[in-house]
Amino acid sequence: MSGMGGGSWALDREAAMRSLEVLRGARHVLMPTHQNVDADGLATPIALSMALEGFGVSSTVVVSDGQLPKNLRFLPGIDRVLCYGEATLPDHDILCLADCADRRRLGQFFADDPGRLAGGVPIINIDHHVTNDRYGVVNIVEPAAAATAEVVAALLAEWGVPMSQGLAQCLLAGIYGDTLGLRTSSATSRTIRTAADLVDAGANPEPVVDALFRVKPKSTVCLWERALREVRWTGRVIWTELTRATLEECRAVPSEAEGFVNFIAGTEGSLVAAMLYETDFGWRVSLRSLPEDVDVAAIAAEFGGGGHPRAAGCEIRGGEDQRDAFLNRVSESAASSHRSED
Ligand SMILES: [Mn+2]
Repeated sequence: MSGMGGGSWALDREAAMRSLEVLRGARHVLMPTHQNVDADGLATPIALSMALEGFGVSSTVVVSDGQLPKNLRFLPGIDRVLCYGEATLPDHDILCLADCADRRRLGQFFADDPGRLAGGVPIINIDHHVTNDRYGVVNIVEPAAAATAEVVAALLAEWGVPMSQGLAQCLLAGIYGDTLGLRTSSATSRTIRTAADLVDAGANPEPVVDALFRVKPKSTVCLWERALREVRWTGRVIWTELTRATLEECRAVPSEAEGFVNFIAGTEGSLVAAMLYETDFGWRVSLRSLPEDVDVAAIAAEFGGGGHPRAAGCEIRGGEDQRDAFLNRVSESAASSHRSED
């Protein structure tokens, strides 16, 4: 995967123009985000919303689970974002989903009324997850792209949208978020070139890096300290668990722990890193791998989840027995696909 150079994908130009045609025909476009929204998942629909404004199309971005992460408040256009549950949803006749591999991962927006995403309202699907099941009337899904923002940068160029500073800042935030600041193996020379073009268009990397990777509330340090103390091993899986009690004691929210799993993923001797978040039904799990032959998206898919080869997620239903069985299965699966002796 790494060292492939230019990035082996090309925008489907016909789908690109069809998506614009559908969106331009809308009275109002609703853009719900995926749950536990991250920089790519929020900045990319904001950019799409800004671009549609230029075509005279009104749209609203909605944080589907009502939880707007503090560290994303720096995004241009954040004032136009609605939090689900805090205001009435505007009437809409088109849905546009960006960075959403699975329609069911749309938080309360989905849970309150799954029929919303059943296809009665046509869906435009723009994404880069390999597990995306192409649920839209138009699907622009490019798994070789490092971020949905990278896909949308190409899409806006195809649409003939001039790259404003606000658009560029959003798209750079999406790319930096998913590539940890151009550091993942998914960041191709094309990704880096797109980021450079966005900087040329007026995007400023420094506030993005500060907001996503440097600035953190004190509660995050409390959470990481606890998570680090609880680190355990199952075979070559390094993992830790965050209970709701810990979250409460630290006055933290789950999204503050997301960076922690990236931190332990590089631990020598590990093949997979896992972060387990306690939920009502068991645990929500974030998985990471560094070795190229350990595909955590495939492992997550065995448990009804999905994601990317190096970063994926799923759920464990049940108690400690189910949790331990899950960790053993991940360990076996990782060890059997890993070739080398290290
Ligand atoms: Mn993404």
